[in-house]
Amino acid sequence: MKNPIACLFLLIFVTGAAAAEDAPALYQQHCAQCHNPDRLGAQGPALLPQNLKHLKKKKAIQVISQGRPATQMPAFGDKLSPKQIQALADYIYTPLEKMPVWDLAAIKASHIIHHKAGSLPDKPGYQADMDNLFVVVELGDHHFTLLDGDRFEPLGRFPTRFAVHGGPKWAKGGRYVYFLSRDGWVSKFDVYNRVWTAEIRAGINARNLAVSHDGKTVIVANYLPHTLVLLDAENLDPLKIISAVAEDGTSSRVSAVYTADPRHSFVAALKDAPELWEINYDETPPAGFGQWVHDYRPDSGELEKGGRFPIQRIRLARILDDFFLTQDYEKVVGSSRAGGTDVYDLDLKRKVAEIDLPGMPHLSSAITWERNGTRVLATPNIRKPEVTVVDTNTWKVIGRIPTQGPGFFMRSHENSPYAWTDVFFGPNRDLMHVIDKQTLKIVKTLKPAPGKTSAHVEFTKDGKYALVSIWDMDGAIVIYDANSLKEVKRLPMKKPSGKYNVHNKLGRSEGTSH
Ligand code: DHE
Repeated sequence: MKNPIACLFLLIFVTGAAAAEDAPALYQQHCAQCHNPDRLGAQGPALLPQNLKHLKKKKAIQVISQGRPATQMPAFGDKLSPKQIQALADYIYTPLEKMPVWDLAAIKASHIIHHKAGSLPDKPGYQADMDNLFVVVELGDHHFTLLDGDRFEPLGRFPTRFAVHGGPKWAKGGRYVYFLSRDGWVSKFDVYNRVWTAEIRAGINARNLAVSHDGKTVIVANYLPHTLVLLDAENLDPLKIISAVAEDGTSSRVSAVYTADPRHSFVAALKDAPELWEINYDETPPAGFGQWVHDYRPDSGELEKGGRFPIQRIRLARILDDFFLTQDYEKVVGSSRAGGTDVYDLDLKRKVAEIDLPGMPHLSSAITWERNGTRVLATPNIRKPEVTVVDTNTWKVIGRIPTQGPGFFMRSHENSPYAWTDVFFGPNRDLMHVIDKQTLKIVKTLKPAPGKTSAHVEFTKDGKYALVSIWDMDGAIVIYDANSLKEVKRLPMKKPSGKYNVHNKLGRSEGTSH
């Protein structure tokens, strides 16, 4: 072509048209690594119309361009043209030609038993205080470190499945730990023998798992498919799949599931319907507990009425995206991404209060403690640079502690006068605030690694030391004396996302997540 201007027009035309037509290629280049080549979700969520019901396409375009707060989603506005971003948005709202099935047969086919329950020695093969061990998840290269909490020495480093998310759950007095990857793999680790014993893929895109207080049952909350999957904790054999179908027939993702020990139940919230479920896990459920839901048992593979794991539904004022169980397991404090925080009583099965928390509180990270004769709940906020403190008798806000940026995780310990909270978002993400639990004032702001995100704290079993993560490939666990607030040791780690102390977790410490 001789005319250079015509040539330029043709080039622009071709580039634009190709971008629109090449959405699958763009997806493979920029998105597949985190969201799975088939859009089924991995480290990032599944990108299917079913999973994006609450996200308008306009907002999706904004997310692709600018990234998404509270997630690892980066901004593509400077890498992709508006047409390419539009093409990607159209693509992710296009249904898959064939919906992947992840039924009992698929779950069973994924099952791997490395060491059958009962086949390994019942004594630890090393010397350590088995009640003060930590699991440290290193997201950077998909490993975890088993850490001696007395000596702060690693007892081994083990590869995990890709993108472990949420807290691994300790069970049986610290003998076992259960991990869940975002793409649905449940992995059981034997701490005494330091080996993986069994694995099973319970879903395509999973949220979190919980283990019953007796260590017998594991439950997995899934986004995709819309199920809760119950497993026998011994070898991870499937026990039951519960379809997450609301009373009005809406099929829903499951936000999260937690154990409520004294109630012998799991508590789960649906993400696409205003319902909270309490699932009894006793072998003989209490008479009259719960009601029929759409479910089936592995032996029949068919829809079946009733049986083990009955469900009690509680109708909600609004969908819960994030929630917290009170220390006595009687109430659920839940917030919706659209705004609003409510308190529900699990026995009364209804809403009992509303809390004024407009900053998108991160309730799964909230903690409680005693102050002036009352128990207070403190939560960081994802959209507001503030830790909010609430009286759990009146459900009134009694303190607003300004921080240097919105936070993600908050932790303390019964023996510590301080609560620690990170500054997870914004330019000050390398800061860590230490708050006096009685005066509600920040007593110190630490900067463990200038320029690098510091996040997520966990205490040793006696509360004397606090371990802080440096979220970087060239990261670390920084150990502080929890009283003098002086650094005592630094262990190099690859983006250590979270750490979990056996005593604090199994003792259901008020200062940590359960
Ligand atoms: Fe998490 C726990 C939900 C993004 C790291 N996260 C949890 C839990 C829930 C949750 C419900 C409690 C589960 C449990 O421990 O049993 N997380 C969500 C989201 O909805 C959100 C905002 C979006 C998403 O991508 O799903 C989200 N989370 C992240 C991240 O981007 C983080 C920072 C990095 C990552 O791992 O992907 C992240 N979440 C964590 C960690 C915990 C967690 C480290 C465990 C905290 C604990 O101490 O118990």
